[in-house]
Amino acid sequence: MDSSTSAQPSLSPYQQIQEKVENTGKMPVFFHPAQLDFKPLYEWALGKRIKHPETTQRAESILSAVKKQSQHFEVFTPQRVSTGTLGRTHDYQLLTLYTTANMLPEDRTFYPTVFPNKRIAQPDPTNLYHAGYFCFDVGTPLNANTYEAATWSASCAYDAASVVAEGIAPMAYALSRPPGHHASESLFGGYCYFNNAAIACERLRQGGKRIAMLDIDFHHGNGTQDLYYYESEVLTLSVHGDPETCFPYYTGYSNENGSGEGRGYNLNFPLPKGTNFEEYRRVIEGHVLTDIRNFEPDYLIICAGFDTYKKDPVGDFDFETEDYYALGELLAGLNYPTVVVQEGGYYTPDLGKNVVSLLKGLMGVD
Ligand code: OKP
Ligand code: ZN
Repeated sequence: MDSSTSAQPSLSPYQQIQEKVENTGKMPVFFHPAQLDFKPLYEWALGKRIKHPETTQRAESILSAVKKQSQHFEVFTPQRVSTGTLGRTHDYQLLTLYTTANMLPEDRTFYPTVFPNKRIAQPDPTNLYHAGYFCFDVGTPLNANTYEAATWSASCAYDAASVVAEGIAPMAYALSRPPGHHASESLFGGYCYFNNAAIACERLRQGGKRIAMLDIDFHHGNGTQDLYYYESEVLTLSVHGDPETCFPYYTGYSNENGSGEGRGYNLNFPLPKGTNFEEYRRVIEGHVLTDIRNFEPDYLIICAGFDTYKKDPVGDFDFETEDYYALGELLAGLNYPTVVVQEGGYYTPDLGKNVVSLLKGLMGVD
């Protein structure tokens, strides 16, 4: 046998990451190119057909901003999550439905438009016409690339959680896209298919750890709330536009506090349209930070949306780019190992720099 080809002790993927980030202070970033193969076409806004806001350019904007800061970030391709990992958070019927959509021709997209009375309906997830049973809005289409992109998006979150759980890095960022915080066990919607942050949460929880999940997207994290509503070991908090007039409308009120064992472990902070960072900071400093500290979590997950930005076409808050840095600094003060999972943010020209602003604030670097 040729000794030059004899096996080197090969490094596991996480050891390879460790080699690249330890002692450099760099934050690992996870992204897979297959996330760019999913291109939702349009959705509806007050009867108008609009170009779908959840574009591939979003991920490209973030990726290029992160790559320009190579002294602070190192980009990795995640390992693909198993269906078992997805199944810890989601009903297998939902996975089956997405694989059903894989059979669509490349130029076809299915928009659920029929939503049954669930007391009567017998859903068949191998029948794409039944997608409405598993869906809560009409802006979240399915096509042949949805399952792959959503699976890789979830994989980013899972691997970001793994490197933090294994102590390889104190913080990691999942460049997840499509987003996840509106997806629950068996319902997709709000541009979300798998709840990426919940998949990260389930990884971090291994061994009985306590997790605080803070959602700073403009929209209420209804999927995350729903997944952990009855649980006391995961504290879910969401700061968002008042559901009276903001998507997802039905939830996000401050009196939704969890139920059963989970009573007291879900906190919502609805804020009026036009909220700027001065007003937002009061809620963070006056409530959110103390609530998280009192919970004494082992890990923090930040569901990081940037549709709070002043120029965002979907959200209605008034944040500046620098405000994300300040928010990052405030959350870094909690001093927990942290996984940041990308959610919304639709003003693509500035999305990358807003993300980098938050991450640098968390790292405490200029
Ligand atoms: C996703 B995420 C009415 C508009 C619906 C949906 C917004 C989804 C936001 N058709 N808009 O939280 O950034
Ligand atoms: Zn949002």
